[in-house]
Parts: sequence; structure tokens; C-alpha cells
Amino acid sequence: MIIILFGAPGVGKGTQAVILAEKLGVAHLSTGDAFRAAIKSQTPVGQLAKEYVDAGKLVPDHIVALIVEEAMSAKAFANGCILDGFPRTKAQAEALETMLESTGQEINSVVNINVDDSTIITRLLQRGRADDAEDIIRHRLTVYTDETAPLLQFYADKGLLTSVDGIGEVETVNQRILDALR
Ligand code: B4P
Repeated sequence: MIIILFGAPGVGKGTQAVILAEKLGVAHLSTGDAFRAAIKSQTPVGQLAKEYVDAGKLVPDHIVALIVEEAMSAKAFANGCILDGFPRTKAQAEALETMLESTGQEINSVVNINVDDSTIITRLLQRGRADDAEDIIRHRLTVYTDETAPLLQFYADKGLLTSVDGIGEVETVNQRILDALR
């Protein structure tokens, strides 16, 4: 089972992915968390990714591939996973297809979580992570619109896309996602 949680920065992909992975009993891969851990541990990938994450830019696709291929080859991912924050570009979506072809897995569903920009900005300013300064958040939203949102059509054309309202209590949003997956 491969489920992609999709949406702009701050819609709650990470929050929902943790709960879903627990409820569905599958692994969870957050490329954002993976980069933050690599940056903290100063691994070679972390050193390459740092300037992009700090500036709210997308990490280049070839660096993302290093993280994703390593994570998805782990035993825990054999039964599938929740992907949170990946893919974010057309090249990443195509790389994922190639990866899944080689493992014989398929994407079951792409769940797009919808939250308006002003709510996103309020949420992220409250969270206050290093990349949650207002100018960086606005840049991340622009990058999402330009580079990531076009994937919505890519997955809609494959009949995999479903959308849920991401505003409300975390558990309410989670129930909407579970309903969308049925
Ligand atoms: P990510 O770590 O993926 O972070 P995000 O998109 O900002 O957040 P997410 O949607 O997961 O929101 P969250 O649940 O945390 O990306 C960070 C950076 O990593 C990127 O800018 C980029 O540089 C790099 N990166 C990652 N993946 C990449 C890729 N594939 N390619 C290239 N670069 C990549 O929720 C946000 C806040 O809202 C939290 O404080 C949460 O508590 C709150 N919240 C959640 N649900 C809520 C609700 N229902 N109501 C109120 N608040 C809620």
C-alpha cells in the first residue's frame, strides 16, 4: 500500500502521516524530517541539503533521490508506506514510478489536503521552525504553486487523486482522510 499525502507546506501532511501510519500499520517517510535529521547529524546529504531547506527552496531532485531510495529499500517499507512531502516535482514523481516498478508496488491513493494560505501562514508562524519565518513561508508557498501543484493534474489523470478539507481538529481531518481512502 503506497499512499501519498499531498498539499502545500503546512497543510498538515506530517501531522496526518504519523497518525495514518500508526492506524494503518505501515511505514512513514517524511523527506522533510529525513533532511532535518541529516542536517542535524551533518551527514554528506545533510550538508548538501541545508542551504535549500533553510531558504525554503526545494532540495535538488538528485539529492532527494538519495534519501528516498535508501529509506524505501529498508525492510520496514516492504508492505508499503505513507509518503509525506514526496514527490514534489514531476521528476520526483517519475523517479517514484520507476522505483515502484522495480519493487512491484503501486500507488493506491494520492490525498490532497486543502488549507488556504492565510491559515497556513498562521499555523507555521505559531510552529516557529527555522524555516517558518514569514518571508521563507511565502517563498515555500510560491515554490509549491510553481513546481509541486502541477502534479495534482498528473495524479488526477491517473485516477488516483482525492482531496480533503484540512481545516478542523487534527482527528477530524484524519477521519476525512480515512473516509477518502475507502
Ligand atoms: P516538510 O518537512 O515536508 O514540511 P512542510 O511541507 O512545511 O509541512 P507539513 O505539510 O508536513 O505540515 P505539518 O504537519 O508539519 O518540508 C520542509 C522543507 O524540506 C521544504 O521546504 C524543502 O526544502 C525540503 N523538502 C522536503 N521534501 C522535499 C522534496 N521531496 N523535494 C525537495 N525538497 C524537499 O503541519 C504544520 C503545522 O500545522 C504544525 O505546527 C502542526 O502542528 C499544525 N497543524 C497540523 N494540522 C493542524 C490542524 N488540523 N489544525 C491546526 N494546526 C495544525
